[in-house]
Amino acid sequence: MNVDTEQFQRDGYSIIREAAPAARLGELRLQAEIMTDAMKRKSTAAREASDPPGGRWYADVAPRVSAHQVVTEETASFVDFILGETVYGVSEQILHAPETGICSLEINCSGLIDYGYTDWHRDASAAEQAPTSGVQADMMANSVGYVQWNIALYDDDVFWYLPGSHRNRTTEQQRRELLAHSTQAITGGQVMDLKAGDAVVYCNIGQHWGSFYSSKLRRTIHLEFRSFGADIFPTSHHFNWDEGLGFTKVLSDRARAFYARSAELWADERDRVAATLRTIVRGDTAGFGAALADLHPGEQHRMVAVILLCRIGAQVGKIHSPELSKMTAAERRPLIDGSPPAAYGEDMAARFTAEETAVMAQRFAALTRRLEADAARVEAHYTQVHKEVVPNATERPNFGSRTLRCFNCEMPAGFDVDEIVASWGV
Ligand SMILES: O=C(O)CCC(=O)C(=O)O
Ligand SMILES: [Fe+2]
Repeated sequence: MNVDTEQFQRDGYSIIREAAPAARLGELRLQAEIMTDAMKRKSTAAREASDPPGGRWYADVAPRVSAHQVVTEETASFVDFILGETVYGVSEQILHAPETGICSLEINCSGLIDYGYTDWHRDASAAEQAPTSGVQADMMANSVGYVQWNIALYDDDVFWYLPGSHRNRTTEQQRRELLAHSTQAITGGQVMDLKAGDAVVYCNIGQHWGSFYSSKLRRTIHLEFRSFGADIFPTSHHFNWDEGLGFTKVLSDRARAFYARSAELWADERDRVAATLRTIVRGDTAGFGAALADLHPGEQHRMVAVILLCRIGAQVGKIHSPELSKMTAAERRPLIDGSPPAAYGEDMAARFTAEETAVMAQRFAALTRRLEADAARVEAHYTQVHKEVVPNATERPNFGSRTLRCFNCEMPAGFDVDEIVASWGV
């Protein structure tokens, strides 16, 4: 199956009709239901006293099945489906990378109640990753890096996308709309009207919206693939499956080999991230240049990779802080989890001493101050705009919220890789 990659680059998404062909749909629905039932049983078994009857699943507005947690021999061919030409094959064409690995494989389900409208967002955060314009420019100049899918097993018109928003700034008009109401249609937003078997593959840094979460039956496969070895260091460092690969025992040989390779790719990338951080600790400017070029081969927009490294370094710093270093990994997890995920930060933190981490923080200090100052300026500006748009508001806008966390979109002007290295004074 050929996908129009130019159209994807332009709009940020493609509709793939009959990604799940009619002949396969019945089996996929059955497997989705078997996995959903298993997930419900897990919810009930894990119920705590403060949880609703049946556990969290039953109160969730948009419960999700993590296929990796519940797949069995009966449902193993569900994984082969997503590794087939209509899903993995299409992803490979879009990512156009030496290798493609998997991040997650879930089923988005309906809850038991009509929850109502959810909020517009980009699956990114300027504070935890990098300012959005930089991420967008990096992606357009180098490589897409990351694709997400919704594959509808029943008709599904829940998901909306703002075409072109993967590469465009959020306009002032759209910002005003989002400040006024984050849970309504915005100018230019389009519903992705999927019939059973259809899919939308999209760049999830584009603006999207889950619109109305209702109790209407929803079983929509939701998954993410990531490139490795392309010109870009993608912004997302998470994968939601067990690196021990125990769950792959039931899978087909091809699927098992694919997960084993994905695990290797992730581990190898973490080693290269750690090696780059080590050059920073050492103040080894030549080594840093070489390690950075290895992590982000594209010469343009390498600064985005540096900011991502700065975020990883910040998380390592939190883990080694006097307060958090006294806790167990499980205790501090809720305090650090985000991008990177807590497990990623723990892995990195174990490779550096508290002293080395302090040096790392110093090396990133000038960049960190600059990023914080830029964010503060943007937030002050849009706090004023918010007052105009919502004159009677009782609360200030929350720039950490899903809708507003990408309002700070500008890369630090005049502050590039050379300025960082110069700030080390070595
Ligand atoms: O429910 C959907 O299709 C969208 C979900 C989503 O965008 C998210 O959880 O980040
Ligand atoms: Fe999202």
